[in-house]
Amino acid sequence: MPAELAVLGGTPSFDEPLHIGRPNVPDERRTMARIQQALDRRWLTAFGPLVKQFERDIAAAAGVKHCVAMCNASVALQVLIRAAGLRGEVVLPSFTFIATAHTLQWEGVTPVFCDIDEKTGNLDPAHARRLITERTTGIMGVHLWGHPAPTEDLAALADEHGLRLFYDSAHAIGSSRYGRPVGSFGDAEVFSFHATKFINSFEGGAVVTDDEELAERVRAIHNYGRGEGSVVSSLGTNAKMTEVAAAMGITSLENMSHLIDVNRGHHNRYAEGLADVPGVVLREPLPENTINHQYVVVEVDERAAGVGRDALAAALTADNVLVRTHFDPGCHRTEPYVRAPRRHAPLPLPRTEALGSRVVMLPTGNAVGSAEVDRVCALIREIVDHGEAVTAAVAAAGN
Ligand code: T4K
Repeated sequence: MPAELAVLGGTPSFDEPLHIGRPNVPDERRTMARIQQALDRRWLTAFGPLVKQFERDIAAAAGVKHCVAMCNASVALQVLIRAAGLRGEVVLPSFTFIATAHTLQWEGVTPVFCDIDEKTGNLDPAHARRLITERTTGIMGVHLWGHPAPTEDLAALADEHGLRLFYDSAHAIGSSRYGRPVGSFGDAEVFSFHATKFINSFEGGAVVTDDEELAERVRAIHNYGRGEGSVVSSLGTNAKMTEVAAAMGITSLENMSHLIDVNRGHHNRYAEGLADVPGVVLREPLPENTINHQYVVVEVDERAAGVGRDALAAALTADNVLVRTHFDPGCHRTEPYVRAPRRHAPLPLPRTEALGSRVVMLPTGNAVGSAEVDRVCALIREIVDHGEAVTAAVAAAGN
């Protein structure tokens, strides 16, 4: 019955908003016990035992020797860009969260936006190659939605042109490519532990690398430019992680394989629930990639579904499923970059723009249960069944 959908005048299916990005809250008792330890020992920040343990645990998960934990991934990216001495131009995908571009620009490096492979949403190495100039000093790949980027092709490209290769791995801890964990690719990678991330420390980030010299520079810069014995060796900032954040991070990480199982379970349930809904396709990893499933992403083909992505998202929102879209517009179309010299904003980036207009994220993580996944699938089916009426209602409401 069309009237059951809230957008068509029915009562919202969910009484309370169902957010995308509701944090995975780890075992509360263990988290609180660790926070209590920090309070008892009166060691709250500045390389306390919890931060040190978190760094060891993250390095082990990433399969690398060094980890420097920080207050968030944006600052960690800035510190890494500074420590690596990137300058001139860096090639990155436009289809990413704005922080990937901002951190380069903030450090005085020009972000050069590259198109993607629509199948994976990741940087297209062939297009990246065409964007390399004599000013290019690096490539910043992104493992979008936890799907590892084409690391072999990007490594070959970076080697061929003598470029540094880094990854913004904000979405991708726990993912792997051909069995090798994300965190161990390129010269260094950066994780995010923001509350909405799969593994969270309220706010947090980390640089992981096998490069000892780079790790030392990162460590100094994130601590006011001070190295061993607090000797000031470089310009620096304060990017330290607190003990409370590390307490949350450690406990969150202890739970990682269980969280991946929960996410995979939701993913499979969505796959089943949406299998025969025309025009709504769940994005799957490539066979060589194992992913953490922290995002459930569906693509809407308007012609087959009879309803567009925006109308579908508006209808779900009316039913209190507060879905989100990514990254529409791409970074190259955002205010700070759209006015850049044309070479830096090579408009249009057709595949970036096409993918951004088709995708929507659905709720997952340990804040969501199977029954909720089933209801979201039922709502999507209902919306597609009444695509024409939904499209008209959303248009009439001015959404
Ligand atoms: N690189 C990439 C590729 C990234 O995706 C990100 C961040 C970064 C770098 C930078 O990492 P950090 O500096 O943040 O460590 C969110 C997150 O803030 C951001 O971390 C994330 N990526 C980005 C994709 O999304 P917002 O501002 O759009 O969403 P926010 O934080 O308002 O939360 C989204 C939804 O989650 C809310 O509608 C409600 C729910 N929520 C959120 C919080 C914080 C909760 O239910 N509880 C919460 O505590 O950026």
